[in-house]
Amino acid sequence: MTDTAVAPSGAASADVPGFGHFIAGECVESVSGETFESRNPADTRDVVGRFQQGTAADVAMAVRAAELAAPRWRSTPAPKRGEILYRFGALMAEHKERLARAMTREMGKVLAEARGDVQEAIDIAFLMAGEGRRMFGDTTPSELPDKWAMSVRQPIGVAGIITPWNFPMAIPCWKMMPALVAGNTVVFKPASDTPHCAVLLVELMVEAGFPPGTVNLVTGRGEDVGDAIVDSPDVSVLSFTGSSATGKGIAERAARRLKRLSLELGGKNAAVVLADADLELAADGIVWSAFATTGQRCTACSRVVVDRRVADELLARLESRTRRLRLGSGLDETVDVGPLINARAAERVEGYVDIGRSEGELVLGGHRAGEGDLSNGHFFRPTIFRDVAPLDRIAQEEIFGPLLSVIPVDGYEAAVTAVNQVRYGLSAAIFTRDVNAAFRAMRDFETGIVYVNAGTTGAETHLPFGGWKETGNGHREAGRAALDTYTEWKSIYVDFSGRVQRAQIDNQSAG
Ligand code: UN1
Repeated sequence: MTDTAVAPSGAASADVPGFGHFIAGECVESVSGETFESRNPADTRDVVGRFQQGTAADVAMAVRAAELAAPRWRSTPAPKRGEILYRFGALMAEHKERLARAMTREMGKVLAEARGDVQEAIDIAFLMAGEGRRMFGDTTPSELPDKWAMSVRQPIGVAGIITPWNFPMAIPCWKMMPALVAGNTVVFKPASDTPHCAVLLVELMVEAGFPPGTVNLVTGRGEDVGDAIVDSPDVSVLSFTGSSATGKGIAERAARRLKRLSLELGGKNAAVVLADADLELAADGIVWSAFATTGQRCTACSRVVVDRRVADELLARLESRTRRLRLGSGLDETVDVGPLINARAAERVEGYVDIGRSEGELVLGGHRAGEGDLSNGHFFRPTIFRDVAPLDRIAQEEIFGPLLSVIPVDGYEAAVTAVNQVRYGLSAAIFTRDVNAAFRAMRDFETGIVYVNAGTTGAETHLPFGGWKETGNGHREAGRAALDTYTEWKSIYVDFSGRVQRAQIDNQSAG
């Protein structure tokens, strides 16, 4: 799609490349005739490209293409579908550096993390490629003689994949790889902040051999493209990662048609530090999980729940490490923290700093960074508040930025109460040398992911990923569990007795 990706006319000016939707194997312009720009958040003078402003009519075409491609794709043996996923994973590995650099330019995360994002996409491609040869169901005895019973997974149909900008390659692959290996076809709507990352992925998918119509890309706004995908009667399964507010809206719309829907929503992840913890390790783990990706991970640590007896010692370590973090363009390998994604994000974090001033004590940061090279980007200083109470707003609401609240408590029980006293339940961590306390936390945290002696980020693709409470709706991404979102179970009974056998009636017990 590299050549055809450039829109046939109108969209591109001399030095800004234009990109089309990708529908039925073709690069097409939006029926709206409108385009939008994607800009580098570290330097907004840098325009990455112009992209199609999609409409419901574009979505209808993409859904139709996915429907037409479905019979051939679902009848392709799953191991053969898996081979295409392998090729796609290998192509991403081959192009890893190019993809990572493009990601840093469009989304802002530092290069090391962008490489990690691409690696996570490669990992899930390879994991799901292997599922093409597994996709196991059960075979099991029947309660009746001369009868055979088994369960198999089958594809659902067209999958609508709506993804965020913070992991612009990993998250689309978390969703598309299981959907595709299971035999579904895809309509993919990436976040408006990262359409170029999506185009680059789809280019490589085409090169890997996904047949035309199997994967269709429609760029544009959530209220136009996203809603049209959610409402389409011909899209049978939806997967969305984003805010809880948007997720609830999607759930309501999807419920009208009883669609399968997987939601990955907000988080308010806590790291507990007990009095016996290795404070050096705790400080390293917390700073990494709070300020990497500029705090813009669903899994980011935004609360430190610390035993009051070591709060000052921990805080001193957090403060000195955070002061040393270098802000700047993620393309500069010496930079630790890149920009926020856009101006709205910077305003939101600023708003939470104002709220925080009346709740805790500001220790560090609390404002945008606009000096010198930073003046053209959405930079925000890593920010720490101390003496925050568990029910304060900055300790309760998802901020999605570099703002960390330190909450002192008295002992383990109070720490667990604080960890669980939020609407969300994605990830939590505990730092302790006490094995009993670690096991209690593994049992007591109401989160989908628990870390012992590590920060709250760093999920690997072969384990289920997702959260409790308002973080989701019970589904999981990644791991084998991801297949549950994209398949229907079919239970099959084969009776070779040659007579009518009535289950539950003709199966008298041996005694
Ligand atoms: C996300 O922010 O939605 O565990 C995904 C992590 C990454 C994935 C985060 N592997 O932080």
